[in-house]
Amino acid sequence: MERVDIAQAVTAAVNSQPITDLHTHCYTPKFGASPTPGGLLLWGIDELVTYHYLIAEVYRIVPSSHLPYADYWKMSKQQQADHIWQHLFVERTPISEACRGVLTTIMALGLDPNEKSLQAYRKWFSAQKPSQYIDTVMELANVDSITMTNPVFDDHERSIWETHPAVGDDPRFEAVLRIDPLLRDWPSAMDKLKKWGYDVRPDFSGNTVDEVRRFLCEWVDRMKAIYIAMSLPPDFRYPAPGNKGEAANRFIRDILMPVCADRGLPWAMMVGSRLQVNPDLRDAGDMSGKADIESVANLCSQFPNNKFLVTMLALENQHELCVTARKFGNLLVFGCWWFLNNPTLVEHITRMRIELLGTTFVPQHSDARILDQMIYKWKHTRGILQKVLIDKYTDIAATGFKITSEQICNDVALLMRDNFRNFIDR
Ligand code: HDL
Ligand code: ZN
Repeated sequence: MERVDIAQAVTAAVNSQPITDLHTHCYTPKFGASPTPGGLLLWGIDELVTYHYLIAEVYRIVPSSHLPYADYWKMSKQQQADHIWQHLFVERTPISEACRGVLTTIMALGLDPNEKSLQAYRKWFSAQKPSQYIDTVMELANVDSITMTNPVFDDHERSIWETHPAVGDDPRFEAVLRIDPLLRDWPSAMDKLKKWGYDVRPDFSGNTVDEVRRFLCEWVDRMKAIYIAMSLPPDFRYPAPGNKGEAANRFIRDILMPVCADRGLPWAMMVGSRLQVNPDLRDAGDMSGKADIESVANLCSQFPNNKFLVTMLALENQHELCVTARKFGNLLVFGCWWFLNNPTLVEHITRMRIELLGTTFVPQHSDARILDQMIYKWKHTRGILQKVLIDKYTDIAATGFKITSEQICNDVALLMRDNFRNFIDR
């Protein structure tokens, strides 16, 4: 095959391959949809423009000395969106990746990204209905399945699952049991479980192990969760040192690992998020920190019957994480998370992963918090994947190796859908 054929074959394969989006914060419409208060499915122009990445960016331009955080949070959603639109999109060039994403989305929906106010977009969005709009977004993004994130320790979300047991039932969505407090704040997680009727104690005495296992199993079943997820701080260690670490070690060893192994569920570890370094920014107030890869290696080797889906937030961790995946078949590396989801970094990380892992990883997840974002996150990712794969196939073609378009399609299917599906046995 000539270079031009490789380019064509890769472009066609990457564009036509449906994506299984393994980590988003989007919900089925049964959870309620914005702008209805309490609706968990966020969508539309005001949500897009007030994405927390853009809140952080607007505070680079209009600092809190001019607009105190409390005043921003008191504004209506539309006022917040107008403020961000004015400063990031009208008065400045919307050149950051998060700004560009809004433009890509608007363009893909057939709208003009040059509007000076949000009115025309609001009018267009007011004619959409959430459930049909999900189909539109999935079609434009070419996504075949959206994986939710379902934090069971969130009181609002938990009460929805309890009162509407079928809330997750939508063939377009899968659920994930998210349980951060069990490692981030064990004592208060135990307080909550106790309140919910489980016979647990922070010191693990009595029935604690069985009862926390029962809690996890009940929620895996209720949600029909396809994996169990946690975001973990940079200082997460396994084993955690000293007496202080004993609760975390016991939780992982005696509770989480056996439950995951019994149910055949991976543990998704998203490591390196340092929460609320600026709490006034709310969701925009978290930052990243370097994590410890040896802990991942320890888990993979000590629990060979468990599966680990791992992403790390620090750029500095990416190479070691790839090397670790070469050692352990029960480790599937995924995504360029959050502050890494920028074209330069996605390209760099994806090239490195291919060079070290071939096609045995998942290049990206959208992390869409707002449904519409799936359109741009995947459009941008597809462009990078095409560029990288064209180079990589051209390199092997230069040896005389004859790559076929069928092989290219198979590789692309593995990267964009099947590696994840095979890992969760679907
Ligand atoms: O913990 C997570 O799942 C993160 O993705 C956070 O939700 C974060 O706020 C985010 O949206 N990152 O993209
Ligand atoms: Zn996320």
